[in-house]
Amino acid sequence: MIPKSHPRYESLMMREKISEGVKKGLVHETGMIAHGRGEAFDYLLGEKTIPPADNAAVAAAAYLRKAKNAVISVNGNVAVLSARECIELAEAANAKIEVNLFHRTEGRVKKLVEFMENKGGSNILGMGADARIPGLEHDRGKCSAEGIYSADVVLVPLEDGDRCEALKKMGKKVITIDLNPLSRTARTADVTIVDNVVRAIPNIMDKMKEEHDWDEIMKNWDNKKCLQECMAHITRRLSSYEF
Ligand code: PTJ
Repeated sequence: MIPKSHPRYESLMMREKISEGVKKGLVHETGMIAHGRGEAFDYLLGEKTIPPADNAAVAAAAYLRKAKNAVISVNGNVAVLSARECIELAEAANAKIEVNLFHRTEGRVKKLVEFMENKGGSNILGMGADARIPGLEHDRGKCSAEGIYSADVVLVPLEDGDRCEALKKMGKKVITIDLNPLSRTARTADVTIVDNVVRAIPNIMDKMKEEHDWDEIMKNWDNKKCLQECMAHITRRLSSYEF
């Protein structure tokens, strides 16, 4: 039991969720390594939503609002950290949810679909994948024809660069959430939210409720500039750090 008074309560609870997820077969064992890398970047950001990430959340909200067939792709880490929030965002954005895994096994897809349903999700896609993302070898290219395959906008948090690139080649708009602004995914996506998934998903929800000129936001969105601002934020923060 981690006491709520512990100064690093939230961070430790996230670790617990990931570790429990591995024991239950929801999270792939390398998901712990991915989480650790994310934690390190979150430290550099100050464990809060930085202004460029907040702007990216507005851009993500714009793409989701304007989408005809949006899909939120959920993997092991995202499910155990943010299942409810993904379900709420899908409802608000009229988007589908698809369990789509990097380390795919049918057993883990089934467990994750059931996990999402137990959290209140309905019609969770991913089982019996009947389509393929072109250019991706082996099982990680498998997806659902009515989900990711036919989507115009895909939100893929904690993604790998390869798949992000393959989705872009299919002509989709890709939104990602990645604490590492240097990752290939971060550099390939159309909209990159450099933030922790646990903060970013509720933030996109909040932005969707605001009044914006969504077309103008999409037209003016510059993802490279946003990533540069994220790096500048980290650099400023480190160079002025007081011990
Ligand atoms: O469940 P599966 O089989 O689909 O596998 C999922 C993982 C995450 C293991 C797989 O996609 C993977 O190996 O991802 P990578 O290539 O390690 O990339 C994960 C990225 O997410 C890294 O750049 C991390 O910095 C970042 N990250 C980790 N935790 C978080 C995060 N970004 C946002 N929020 C987090 N909580």
